[in-house]
Formats: sequence, structure tokens, C-alpha cells
Amino acid sequence: MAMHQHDSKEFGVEDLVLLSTIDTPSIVNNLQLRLSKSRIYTYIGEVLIALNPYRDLPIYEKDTITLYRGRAIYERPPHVFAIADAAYTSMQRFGTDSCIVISGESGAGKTETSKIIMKYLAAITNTAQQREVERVKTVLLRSNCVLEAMGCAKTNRNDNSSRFGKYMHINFNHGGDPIGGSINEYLLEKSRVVRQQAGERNFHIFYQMLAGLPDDRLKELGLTKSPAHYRYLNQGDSSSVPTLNDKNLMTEVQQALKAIHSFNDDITNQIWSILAGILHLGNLSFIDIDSTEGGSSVKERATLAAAAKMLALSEKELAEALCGKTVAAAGDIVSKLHSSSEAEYTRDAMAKSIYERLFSKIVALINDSILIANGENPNLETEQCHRSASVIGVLDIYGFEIFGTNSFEQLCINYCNEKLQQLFITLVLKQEQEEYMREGITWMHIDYFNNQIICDMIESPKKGILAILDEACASIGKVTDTVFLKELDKAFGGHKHYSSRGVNLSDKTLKHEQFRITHYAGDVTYNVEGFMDKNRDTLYLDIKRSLYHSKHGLLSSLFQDGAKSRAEVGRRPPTAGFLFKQSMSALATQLASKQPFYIRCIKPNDEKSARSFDKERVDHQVRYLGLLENVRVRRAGFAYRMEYGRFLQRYKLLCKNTWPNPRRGGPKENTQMILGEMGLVKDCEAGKTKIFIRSPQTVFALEEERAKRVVDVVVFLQKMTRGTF
Ligand code: AOV
Ligand code: MG
Repeated sequence: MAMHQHDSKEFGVEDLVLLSTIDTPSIVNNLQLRLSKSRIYTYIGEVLIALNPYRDLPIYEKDTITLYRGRAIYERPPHVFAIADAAYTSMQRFGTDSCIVISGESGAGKTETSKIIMKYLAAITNTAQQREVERVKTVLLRSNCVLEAMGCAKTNRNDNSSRFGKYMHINFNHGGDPIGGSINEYLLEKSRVVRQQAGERNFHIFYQMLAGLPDDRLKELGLTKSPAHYRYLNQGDSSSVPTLNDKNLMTEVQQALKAIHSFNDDITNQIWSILAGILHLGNLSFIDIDSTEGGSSVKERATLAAAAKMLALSEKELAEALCGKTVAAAGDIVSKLHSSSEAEYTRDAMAKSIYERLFSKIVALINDSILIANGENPNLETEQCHRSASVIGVLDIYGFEIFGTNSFEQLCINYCNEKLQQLFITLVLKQEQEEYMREGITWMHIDYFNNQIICDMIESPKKGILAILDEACASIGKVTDTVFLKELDKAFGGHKHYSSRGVNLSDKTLKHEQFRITHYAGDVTYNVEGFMDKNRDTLYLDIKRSLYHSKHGLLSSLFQDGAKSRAEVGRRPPTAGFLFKQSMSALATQLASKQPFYIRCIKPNDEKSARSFDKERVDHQVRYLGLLENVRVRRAGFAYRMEYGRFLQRYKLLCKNTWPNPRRGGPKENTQMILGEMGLVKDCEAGKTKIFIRSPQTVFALEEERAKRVVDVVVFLQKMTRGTF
């Protein structure tokens, strides 16, 4: 409910609560009108809706930052800066930990929004220019392009699509300056390292390296400039992307690495050689050996030599690791030779695990340079600035996505989005209404779709899809992906959100190897092929062992688990699905413990166009994001609530009957007395333990009056001590 509301006919309403008709078409029309006037932000109370403008707008500069600094949300037009400032101010004023949760489907603008938030927080802090704080800020800001290079890729939905989830924690001291932080990463889509769909690319860093490293460096790495030369880069047939300048981005990445002290030239060079090694691996193929023992051998000897050189292994070691394995059978260790297709599988598994572990290592190195150990950063010079007072978390995950072929990775990504939607529902729609009930506030229940049922279907401990998948992976004998699908059919036949040919033979839109989940954000058809393999995520011990024994320091450090001998390797490691479920649950707990701020990103069209507004697509997003219900709850509800005791403490100076101390009655009566004296009763409702205030303007009026009185009180006290009374 902005106080500076401009002509809503021309620009639309700034808060959807102010719409005269509350329905989905009015919301969509309002968003369209605002976008056409470059007003990409709109509120529902304190929830920010952000439309992706698909062009650079001059709304993130210094003067805009100044405009929003220290202002309440409703004092200025809607903006992501206002949300960042609110999170920051609430942290500073009340010491509350807050988190900013950014959601929306793939390409809706989450990553860009998270960068804008970081930029804002950096701009408003460390006015005293402390060296250490400045350093922490630099790492927080600059590390991003490294993470994007390693963890983002062009997909058919987004040229810079995040292929990992990122939760960034920033620690602030009592002075409100960032003194450290950490980044949590969630499940990188590592299958992309070896395979890309048509029109897509591998992770940016490979193309950046080829475009940006000087010719002599490339030569040392045995690389050519052309991505088309590498199987791991040319499958999508889309090596250059008009919106990305790989060469310039490489320069940026190199400069960023220089600025982060845990990377030095040596480590950086080791990273390039590992990445080069992966590209060479990808160009290896195998021929079956025509003998009774079977087995295969590497076809391209020169490429083998190049790969071995980059990974600091001997050619023999590498070839053996790819073309065979040792297995424990009845207490004996026997070697088993791979067929050419098994060798290809091993090659890809090796490349994926190297990349995945390298990615985690890079995140760990970034964290090392900004970590606050036990709440303290030993690098900090002064006592007062080195204790972490509170934190702001910024969550930027991979958005809901539907591709031509959807696999295990998409299930994880979409499940992650379900979890976030569930958190939104719980915190914004459910708890809000439950509190009104508890407090005895008159309230008409507002209905909403609760996606808990879909979360359960995926994550339920014994009966969920991930549990069934784990069970399939753990069983001995010939359990295939198809058998897994049959188990799903058994468990979910008749479930409203599940379908497959097994449960509905007449549904010709599905193939026999597919199942469909009706997610909160739409129907996604998953292909079961590869599910079990991706979930098991096994990497032969021989691979780990040979990489551990590599002379390449960084590479060897990534495979510490290869130090174990065959005999020492015990139980089956946890599956990928199990680990992901665990990290999602930890994330949800983490977020729920903080004061949340929500940003809901919306994609106006599928063409990445600055001019088109696809009404149907926006309508769909408005619906599944639950924006209408959000507006309804907000409209019928109350923007502020405060326990009577706290209210009285803060505002007792506004009424002569309560100042300096209430004459009679409890906090509830006195709160009502103050509101009565201020003429604000109409906008408030008294609950059992709290006073509920409908509009922010009422709080604003209270605060303004309080500020005036505080000045009066100070003057009064000064006069008294000076004896001028
Ligand atoms: P995402 O993070 O939500 O998708 P991005 O933040 O990468 O989406 O946004 C996609 C593209 O939209 C960016 O590369 C920009 O070109 C453009 N864009 C988004 N927000 C803005 C903005 N505020 N101003 C200008 N351009 C913008 V994914 O990571 O795919 O779920 O997994
Ligand atoms: Mg992203």
C-alpha cells in the first residue's frame, strides 16, 4: 500500500491488494500495464513480484540505491532494493536473521535478482571502508562469476541457466557490516558434462576457456579453439550464444580468481588442466577386443596421451582404469574387463565425477576465504567488528523446468521447487490464517491449493518416489528402470498427481517408459531410463584410486576416498536422491528459522523478448504461484501485529494516561487506549495476545508521532537538567 501511489490508470496499482476487482485476469492485466511502462516490480504486501524485462533498465544505479536506503517498503515504489533494505534493516534493528527466498520458473530472473540484492547490500555497507570488510565484500561479489561459469549453462529455457542450487549466507557484525559468509551448493546437474540436448551447451567455463585462454596456453593444454572439436561440447550444436561473450567472461573469471585469496596462479592453472583433461577424455572411444576374454582398448592413442598428461597419470594407468575394474568376489580380488560400451560408461562417469568434485572444491575454496570460524573471523582487526551478530540468507535455486526429455535431474529440480512453494504456503498462507484463528480474530478462511500432497509423493520416507527408487537400487538381482516404474505404478495408481501407461493404458500421450507428475506448476513427463543409474551414482573404486594416485595435486585431493583399499570399502554409499532429499529438508529448516522475504519472479514470454507479454503464460504463473490467494489473505488480513506488551513499551509516550507509566489496566487495555487517543482504532483489531493492524500507514503514523514526541522528551529532559524550567 504505497503512500506515493501515482496514477494507477496510467501505471497500474503498485500493490495488488489495491485492485478494485480481485481476480486473476485483473492481476495479469495490471502486471502487463506495469511492464509496458517499465514498472517491473509490484507488491502484494511485502511479497515482491518481479517481471523479467529482458533488457537492461536504468533502475539499479547509485541514485536509486540512495532513494531506498533506510526507507520502509511502502514509502517508495516497489523495488527489489526495498526488499533487500527491509531484510537488512530488520536484521540491524532487531537482530533477527532474515532470508530472501527467490522463486520462479527457469529464466524468470532469480539469479539476476540475487545479484541485484548482493549489489545493494554491498553498496550500503562498510561506509567506514574497513579493509577486511571490503575484502569480504569483494569475495562475495566477485565469486559469483566463477560460480556461474562453472555452474550455469545455456538451456532451451535460459541462456544462463543455473544448474545448481545456491544458498548464500552473509554474516554481519553489530555495526551492520558483512564480515563473512558461506555458500551452500545443491546438487549440480553433472550429467551435462557428458551430454547435452539439442540447442543446449555444456557448462559455460569450457567455452570460456577455449575462447579466452591465449593460444600458447591452449597449446600447452593440448586444446584447439573450436568447441566443435570436442564431443562433450558439440552435441547440442549450439556452441556460441549471442547473449554471451565467452572471451570477455573468461577475463572476468580470471580476474575474480585473482581477487579471491584462496586461489593462486598454481591452483588456477591446475583447474584449467583438469578441465582440459575432461575435454580430452570425452574424445576417447573404445574398440572391443576380439578374444575369448573380451575387453576393449582405447582407439585414439594421441588423445589418450593428452588426457593422461592433463590428469597427470600414465597412459597405461588411465587406459586400465577406463577399460577394466577389479571386483571382490568371495573374498578374492579379480579383474574384470569392460566391453567398449562399459568403457564408454566408465569414461563418462569419470568425467562427471571429476567435474562435480572440482565444482564443490571451488565452492569450498571460496568459502575458505570468507569463512567465519566459530562465529569469528581471525582476519578481522578490531574486537567490536568480528562477532557475527546476525545473518541474511539469499536463496537462488534452479527454477521449475520442463524439457523435451525430463530425467532424474529434473525430478530433483522440480521437487526442490515444490519444497519452496510449500514453504511459501506454510509461512504466508497457512500460518497467517492459523494465527488469526488462534488470536480469535474474525476471519473468513481463504482456500488455496496445498502442494504438500506432491511433496509427500516424492519424499515420503517409505512410500515416496525417492524411497521406492532407493529400494529398487538396493535390491540384488535384475531390477531395471522398467521394474522401478512398475513399482511406482503400484504405489501411485489412482493418485491424483500421478499417471503412466501402467495405470492408464489409454493415455496415448505417454510412452511406456514414462510417468507423469502433475506438479504445482504444471505437468512434467519423466523418462525412467537412467533413473536408477543416476540415483546409485556409483563410481568404480578403480577410478577413484587411480585419480587419487595422480601426480596432479588438486585432482588427487578431490579423490581422497580413493586412498582406501578394496577391502576397506564397506557399506553402500547413500544414493543421490537420498542426499538431495536430506539437503532439501535441511534447507527448509534453515529458511523456516529466519524471517522470510519473498520475491516471486515471473517470465513474461518464452522468447526472451523485451517486447512480448504472453498473457497465457503469465496467467499460468500467477495461478500456480498462488498470487490470487496471497492477495486475498493479505487484503482480509493485517500487515502488522505486535504483542501488547511490546506495543505499549514502544508507544506509551503517545498518550498521557500511559506515560511515563500506565495508570491502570493491563497491556491490552492500554494499547487500546493509545490507539483510541490517536484515532486509529478503526484500522486495528484486538487479538488475545496481540494487536493486529491492517495498513502500514497506521504504523507509519504511530512511528512518526513517536519520533516527534521523542524529540519533545529529549528537549524536556535537557531543559530539566539545565535547570531552565
Ligand atoms: P533464472 O535464474 O530465474 O533461471 P536468470 O536470472 O538467469 O533466470 O534470468 C534470465 C535472463 O533474463 C538473464 O540472463 C537476463 O538476460 C534476463 N533478466 C532477468 N532479470 C533481469 C533484470 N532485472 N533486468 C534485466 N534483465 C533481466 V534458471 O537459473 O534457468 O531457473 O535454472
Ligand atoms: Mg538462475
